[in-house]
Amino acid sequence: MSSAQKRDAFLAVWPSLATELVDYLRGEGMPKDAVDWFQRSLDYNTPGGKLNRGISVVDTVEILKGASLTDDEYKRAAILGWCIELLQAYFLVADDMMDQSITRRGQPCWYRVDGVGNIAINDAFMLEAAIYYLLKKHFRQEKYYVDLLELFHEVTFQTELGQLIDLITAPEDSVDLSKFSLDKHHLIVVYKTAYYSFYLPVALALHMAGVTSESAFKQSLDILVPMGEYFQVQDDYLDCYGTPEQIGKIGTDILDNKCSWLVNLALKKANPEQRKVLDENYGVKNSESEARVKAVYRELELAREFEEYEHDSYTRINGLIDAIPAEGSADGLKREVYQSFLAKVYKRQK
Ligand code: DMA
Ligand code: MG
Ligand code: MG
Ligand code: MG
Repeated sequence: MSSAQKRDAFLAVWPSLATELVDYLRGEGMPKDAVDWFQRSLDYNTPGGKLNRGISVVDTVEILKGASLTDDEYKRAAILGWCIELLQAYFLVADDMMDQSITRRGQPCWYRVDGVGNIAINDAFMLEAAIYYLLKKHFRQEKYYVDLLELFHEVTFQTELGQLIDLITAPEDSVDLSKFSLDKHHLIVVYKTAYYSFYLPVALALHMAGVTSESAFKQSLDILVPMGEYFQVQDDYLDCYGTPEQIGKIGTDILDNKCSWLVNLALKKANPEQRKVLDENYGVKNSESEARVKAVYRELELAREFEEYEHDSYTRINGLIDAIPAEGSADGLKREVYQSFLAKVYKRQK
């Protein structure tokens, strides 16, 4: 199957899940406007992205099985995939409010849609609650049901820790670039991105495939956390260098005083004059200041630095993957799981 066909197959599962969710509201006797509101929030916030996380669950289950999935197996893997996409929707609705972003996936951020505003906070909670409704409905009878619940809860908490340090490292009213470092950046991105975007899809698939050995989960974490870090560095790079048409969102990291990979690299390379420009303009909420920061980035050739980083990360992660035996490990790891995931994000432009 081509990646477009995979995407279409995965998307085809969504409408029935959205229907199950809104039917729950109907069953609770909620008024029509509430049912319609939830349907609109689900459809606006859940299916419009790249769907890498969700599709990776399906791909991983298939690779671990080593054969095509039956229709029923496909559907169940896809439901877990959509649960990650709901988690992502929940985080993004909140993230865009906290980051004061303008657009997401080529449309206004949900909180900026007419009539939504702060109701988006409750909508985010409902997107999260939808995960547990679907898990209970479809997986309650499985031996690994509690494992799924614990995994979603743990990874959610970790992501929220990451969001916390991302936010408090970027106060709006006091810019202090000496608080940033690549170590700090590493901590932020592992927690806010790597666990839910990379470890979670594979860990869900491992549970579904019946893998129980703790070492399998631990080893996959050792590969997927660096992959997630690489992915978030790409996100930081694209925030500045991607066009809104490409990435579907308008970058806000410089205006928001974020501890981005780019500013950390700039701080490492800047001469005293350039440092002064950064100190005076980073996190200042106007486009002139933002442009001055970007000019320093250009002088420091950060785009070229990123290309080097991308190449080095790719080599390093492939080294980690190649440490898995070619025939697969005794406790159920397979190189192809990680190769397939890495191929989805390597040199991505969006
Ligand atoms: C996103 O970090 C992390 C989560 C948990 C949504 P970010 O603010 O850099 O993401 P984006 O660039 O997509 O707003
Ligand atoms: Mg954001
Ligand atoms: Mg953010
Ligand atoms: Mg970003």
